[in-house]
Amino acid sequence: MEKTFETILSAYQQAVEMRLNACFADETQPQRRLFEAMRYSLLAGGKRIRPVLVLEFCRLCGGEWKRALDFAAAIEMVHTYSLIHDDLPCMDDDDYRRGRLTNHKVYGEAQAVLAGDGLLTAAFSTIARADAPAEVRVAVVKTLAACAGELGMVGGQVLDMEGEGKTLTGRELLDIHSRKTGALIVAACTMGVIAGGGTADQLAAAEEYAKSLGLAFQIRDDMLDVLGDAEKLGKSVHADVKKNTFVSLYGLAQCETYLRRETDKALAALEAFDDTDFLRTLTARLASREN
Ligand code: GRG
Repeated sequence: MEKTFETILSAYQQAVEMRLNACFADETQPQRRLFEAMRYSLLAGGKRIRPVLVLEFCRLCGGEWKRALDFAAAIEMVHTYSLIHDDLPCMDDDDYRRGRLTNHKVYGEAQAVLAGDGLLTAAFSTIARADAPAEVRVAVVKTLAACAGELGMVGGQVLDMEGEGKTLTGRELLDIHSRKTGALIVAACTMGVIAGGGTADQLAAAEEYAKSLGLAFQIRDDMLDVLGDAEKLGKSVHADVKKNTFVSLYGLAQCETYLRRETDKALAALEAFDDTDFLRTLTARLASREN
């Protein structure tokens, strides 16, 4: 079982790397420094969790996962743009990400802003040009835009900034992270269902799974900021000490319980699908991840 999991995960990750590696590779463009900055962060070796979720949900709904690779690449572009912008001096001001210097440390602040802008825009042109029926492409655009935009990830980032220096309630923290982190995970799972031609029930179940997985993912992220190893994480630890996090609100022991509960809820939502061994192992691994 474990071997099968590793084999499938690595097939997905390799296909995503190949698809991403083909992007922004045109050396003849005069703005090649922008392309270089975009590729610097995009190809820096993230875990590719969101693309993997797109591909696996497509397969679970009866689709050919390779045909969802453009959608998988698009969500990784949006995710990478958010990391580049989040690391900027005007936001979290971080020096390391994905095991290397942050984009603005290498290319300067203005170029980093534009690299993020370029990735966000390219995500939508990648979906528009994908080899899929027009109604599928439109539904995928709607989903990704709603989850990444002002009601989702960008909105969550604003609420997070506005909450700095204040003590937030559990409900407020939950709302922030369901937008900031959870929304893109919801987008990944539901884009996969759309790509695979899933039913309305499968769409609802994928959303339920993703909401719990996204919350568990963020709780683990907050725990790793306290417990983790900077080398393994590829970014600084103890960067969130002054922030509202699940650890600062609940403490590590309660976070562990909360993490288990959300992981169990995510696993329960998978009952709506057959052949969920891969996703079950992935969900469990994410709950105990070290990076
Ligand atoms: C600046 C528009 C804008 C949004 C920022 C996603 C985000 C919102 C900020 C990134 C900082 C952060 C720690 C967010 C929480 C979500 C999260 C855990 C991101 C890291 O995702 P991983 O672990 O990273 O999947 P890799 O590098 O593996 O892809």
